[in-house]
Order: sequence, then C-alpha cells, then structure tokens
Amino acid sequence: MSKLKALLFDVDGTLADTERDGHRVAFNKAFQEAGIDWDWTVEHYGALLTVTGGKERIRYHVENYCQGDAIPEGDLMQFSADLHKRKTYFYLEMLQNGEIPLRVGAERLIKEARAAGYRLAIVTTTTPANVSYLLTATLGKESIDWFEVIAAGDIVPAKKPAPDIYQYAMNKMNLTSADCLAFEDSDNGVRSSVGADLKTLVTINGYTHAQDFSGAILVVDQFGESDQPFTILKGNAGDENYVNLALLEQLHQGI
Ligand code: XBP
Ligand code: MG
Repeated sequence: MSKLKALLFDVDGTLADTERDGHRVAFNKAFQEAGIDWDWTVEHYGALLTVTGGKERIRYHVENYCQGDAIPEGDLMQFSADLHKRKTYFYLEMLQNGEIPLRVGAERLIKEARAAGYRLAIVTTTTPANVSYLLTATLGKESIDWFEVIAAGDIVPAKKPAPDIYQYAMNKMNLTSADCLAFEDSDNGVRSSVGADLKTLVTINGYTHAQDFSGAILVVDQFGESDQPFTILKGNAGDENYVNLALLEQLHQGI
C-alpha cells in the first residue's frame, strides 16, 4: 500500500452546505430577474439534484417539468447558458456577502492536512469562480493557492457521476488513486470518485442522507471537531470520533 499523499475535496455539500440556501436561491433570483415564473422549492430542488451542473439542471427542468411552456427548443442550450450566467452572478454575490460558511471541521481539516504536507485538490462540478469566491470568503484569498489543482465545471465534458473530473485532477498531480482519498457528499459524487477507483469518505447533508453510498469506505454526518463528534452511518472509524489525519491514514491503510 502506497503512502497517502493527497486529499481530493468535492465542494458543494462537502466543504460547504451550498445547495438549499445557496445555489437554489441564486437560481430563483435569476428566474425572477428574467421574468420566468419558476420557483424551485426546497423539495423540487432535491429532485433536480439528480443532475449535476447548473446549466444541465436548468435543461433537465425544462425537459421534464415544462411541457408546453414557451421555451424555443433549438435555443435551449443558449437559454440555459444565459440564465446560468445570471445565476452564477447571484451566487457569487451571496458568497461575497459571507452568506455561505464552510461545514464544521472543514477549515481545521484542510489546515491540518496542509501543515502535515498532504497535497490538496478541489474536484467539483461547480463553476470555477464559485470555488475561488468560496475559498476567499471563508479561508482568505491566499487559500486558493493551497490547492494544487482546482478541477471544476466544464473542464471535462462529462460531469459527475462520470469519473472524468477525478481522473483529470489525478493526472494533473501525477498521482494514482492509491495515493489519494476523496471526500464527497452525494451518490453522484461517490459514483464519480469510486469510478475513478478512489477510496471515499462521505459527509452527508440534508439532501443526501438517504442516498446509496455502498461504494464509500466511511459515511459520517459531518467532519466534526474533537468537541463535536460525528455520527457514523457506515464503516469503522476505530477510536476516532471526528475526521482527522489519524483517521484518514487508518482509512487509507484499510485498517
Ligand atoms: C455540484 C453541482 C453543482 C451545483 C451548481 O455537484 O451539481 O452543479 O449545484 O453549480 P458536486 P453550477 O458537488 O457533485 O460537484 O451552477 O456552477 O454548475
Ligand atoms: Mg457534492
């Protein structure tokens, strides 16, 4: 077994709880601005999360929930791209306003890993600017450079659950899956990371808690802190009660 060298972090749902009160709200602001009478409720958005990627999610909504609505079929790509551009604007505004914090334990874990010399990467479906704004707002502008690779958005054509984005990040870092651990929050994310042959730790959230994580090695409700222990949903964390480097080494070695 090779040594654990790198940690590959998903963003949405994993580093921050972005979907319900972040992305969803920004989509609705864009619809409102464009005079479109869609309201993506918390429940409906949960159904739309089966599709990763914001533009793809808009198209999925049109194709599955808008039969008979006046959206010119040939222009659907352009329509979704334009609407998504405004959604990103509103989302970045929320990040800049500090409305979206990191999840419990994320900052500590990233800083501990960095101090111990682990290599770090971001592996996400979301738009690249969403990542840099989140990092800047929560960890400071310099934190963007803590991540050797930020693999995001349309950089690979096939988004999660395809393994391509993880493979892209590992290629860029000249690492194999045996060198890395992945962190995810959703079934689509785990299908992507496990599809890339990566051991994966899952931190669930409100939208994903009931999903199928059979490919993951450990499923917990949060990274946690020493005084805020996680709850284990699947797997074995030995003596550890929050996600720390000792636990990651243990998971990597398969103990
Ligand atoms: C995240 C997503 C993203 C965001 C929206 O999936 O699906 O699409 O919801 O981002 P994952 P954009 O956490 O599995 O990477 O609107 O910028 O596409
Ligand atoms: Mg995610």
